[in-house]
Amino acid sequence: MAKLWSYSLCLLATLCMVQAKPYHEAKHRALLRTGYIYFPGGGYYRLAYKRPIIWAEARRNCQQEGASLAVVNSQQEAENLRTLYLDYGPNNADLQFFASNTTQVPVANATVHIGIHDIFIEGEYLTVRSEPLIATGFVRWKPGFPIGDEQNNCGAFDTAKYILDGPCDAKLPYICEIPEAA
Ligand SMILES: [Ca+2]
Ligand SMILES: [Ca+2]
Repeated sequence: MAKLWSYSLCLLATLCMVQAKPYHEAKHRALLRTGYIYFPGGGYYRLAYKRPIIWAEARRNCQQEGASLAVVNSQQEAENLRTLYLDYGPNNADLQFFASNTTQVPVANATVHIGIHDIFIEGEYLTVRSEPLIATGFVRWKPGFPIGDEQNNCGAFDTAKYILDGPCDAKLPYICEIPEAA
C-alpha cells in the first residue's frame, strides 16, 4: 500500500512539474526546432526557399503546420520579413558555401509568396484569413503594382518591403507565419 502511495505521489509530482512548465515555452522551442525564426513582438516565421512552389501549395504547407502564409501587418513586420530573407535565405548559407567557386552574385531583393490574393473577385484583395487587405495595416504596393487583372491573383512580398500581385502558378519561395499571440 505504501508503495502504491509513493507511486501515486511520484506520478502526481511529475504531472505537476509538466503542468508548471509554461505551455508557450515548450511551443517556442518546438517551433525553433522546426525551422521557425522568432521575432520578439512579432511572431514566428519560416522561410522556405529551397524548393519554390506555387501559391496554393505554399498556402497548404503553412496550414498543415498550424501556420498560415505570412500577412504583412506593419512596416516593422515588413522589415522583419526582409531580415528573415537576408539572414536565413539563399544569400547566406548556401551562397557562402559555394562562394569560392561561383560567379553568382547574391540577390538583395527577392519575391516570396505571402497570404493575400484576389482570387474570388478581381481587385478585391483578401488575406488567407479572409480579412480585407486594407485591414492588414500594410498596403504598400511595389511601383507598377498591382497589375490588376485575372492572370495575377496571388500576393507576394518583395524584400524591398513592397507587396505585389502575380500569377498564382508562379513558383516562388514562401514565408509561413505564426503570430506570437496564437
Ligand atoms: Ca503578420
Ligand atoms: Ca487579380
